[in-house]
Amino acid sequence: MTTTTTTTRRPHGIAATAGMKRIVHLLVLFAALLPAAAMAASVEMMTTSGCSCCHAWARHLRAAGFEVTVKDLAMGQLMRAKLDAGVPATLAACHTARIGEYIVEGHVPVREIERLLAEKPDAIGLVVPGMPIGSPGMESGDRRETYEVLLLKRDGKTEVFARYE
Ligand SMILES: [Cu+2]
Repeated sequence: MTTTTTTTRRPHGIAATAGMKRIVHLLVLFAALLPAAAMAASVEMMTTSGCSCCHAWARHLRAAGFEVTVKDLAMGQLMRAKLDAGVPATLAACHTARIGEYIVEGHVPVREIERLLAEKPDAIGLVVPGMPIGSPGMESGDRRETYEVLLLKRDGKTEVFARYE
């Protein structure tokens, strides 16, 4: 009981002010860094016209601060672009995006793209094969399919990068 009363003492005025200054400094630093991060995260999305889930995914990225440009291709050209990018036909989804040196195929959540850009693994990029219901851009009420985000390696092999249930 007595120990509880001694540990709940609040810091006095001067200490609190120093703490506030520190927080303000950190906020200024973050504000300076944010535009640079957003500029680095520009995305080119290749799709076919009329793909509404592709555009819904682009909105998901824009909402997180990514700048997304859209390149409409004929279906045959898009399939060719996927293969040229190193995405096997068996893993193909709808849109194919370029983010820096990486390829992002399908409805990959922003969270995993940010992790990819932070961890910078030696790989082609990330893939969510097919178009699982409940993935970003594939929302359908409360329905959610379990799906995996795959890291596509340069040798064409994949490993599970994240799993969504
Ligand atoms: Cu789609």
